[in-house]
Amino acid sequence: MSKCWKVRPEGSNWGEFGPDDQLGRLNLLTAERVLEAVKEVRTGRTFCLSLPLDLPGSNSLNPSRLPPELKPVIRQGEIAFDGPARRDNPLQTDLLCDDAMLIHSQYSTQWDSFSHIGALFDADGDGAPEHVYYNGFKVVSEETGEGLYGEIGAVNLGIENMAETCVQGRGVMIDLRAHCGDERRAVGFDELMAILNKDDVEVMEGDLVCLHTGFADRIVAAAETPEPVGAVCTVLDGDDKKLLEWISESGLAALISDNVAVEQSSSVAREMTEPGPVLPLHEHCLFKIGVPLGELWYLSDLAAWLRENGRSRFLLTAPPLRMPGAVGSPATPVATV
Ligand code: UVW
Repeated sequence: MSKCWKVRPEGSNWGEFGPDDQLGRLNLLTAERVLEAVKEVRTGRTFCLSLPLDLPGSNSLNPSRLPPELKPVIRQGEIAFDGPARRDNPLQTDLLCDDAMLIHSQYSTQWDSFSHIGALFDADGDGAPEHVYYNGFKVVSEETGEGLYGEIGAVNLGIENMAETCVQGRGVMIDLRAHCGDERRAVGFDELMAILNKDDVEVMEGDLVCLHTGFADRIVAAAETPEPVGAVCTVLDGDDKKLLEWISESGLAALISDNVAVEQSSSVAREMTEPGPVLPLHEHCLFKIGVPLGELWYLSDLAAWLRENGRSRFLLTAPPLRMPGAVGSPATPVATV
């Protein structure tokens, strides 16, 4: 099951949660921290942090991720929708609807597991890079080839590991939109620290950190029009080394945003002069230090409420689906304030 890495990537924490660890920073969601997070519940008001899962509504954000398909199942040869539960007994009064979903796991509000992004890295020190993921794991079994072409999904680091932790803890909102507006630009360490300072936001070990940029509002608005959303609202600057170091040093347990990829997404061409990741923040979080990424969450109503009430913290409950081998998952996260 485990890996046999001899060399770990620079800036990684491989091994620090144990040689077989598949949870990364989610290990920090301890019972004590859940109790601390519960103390943030003062009104009992809840917020749904998911978009409707049929948004963005086309594949314009990512051409290979298609809208969900929902269809009734076939039961006893007929469409099981608003019909009798059993067709062989006219005395039964039950009506039945039963359906099936085909969902691209990263189409809408989602979690990325650690099997989403790996790297070509020489973890065994033999001079040749191999395919490797967080804590040195492989996602394809070397013995059987299982996992290849998605036959059974990732053999390690699947989203089910994350689901089993329940993903509950203290959420902390960083309201980028309130300071940066709707212009597309990358926010780096210095600007992020200035925003934390201005809003008196403290990020502590084990926090589930949410970045409100306003992008999901554009998705909701665009659902009424034929126009794609385009490149708007802020993203984090994945090229800013100080920012990546802060993610490591802060001890945050997960990083979540209402935009496509937290950082500048791969659909926007990056100039590269040497080998390296297209998505450096993904590499840092998912591959090196075991921080799961939440994307396309709906954070606007919660961010507005927190601002009006002079708060930044809340209880966050956000498990992904417990789907063995999946690399990502839709989610319906709940904030309680
Ligand atoms: C890619 O675009 C590769 O992934 P994500 O949805 O995590 O940004």
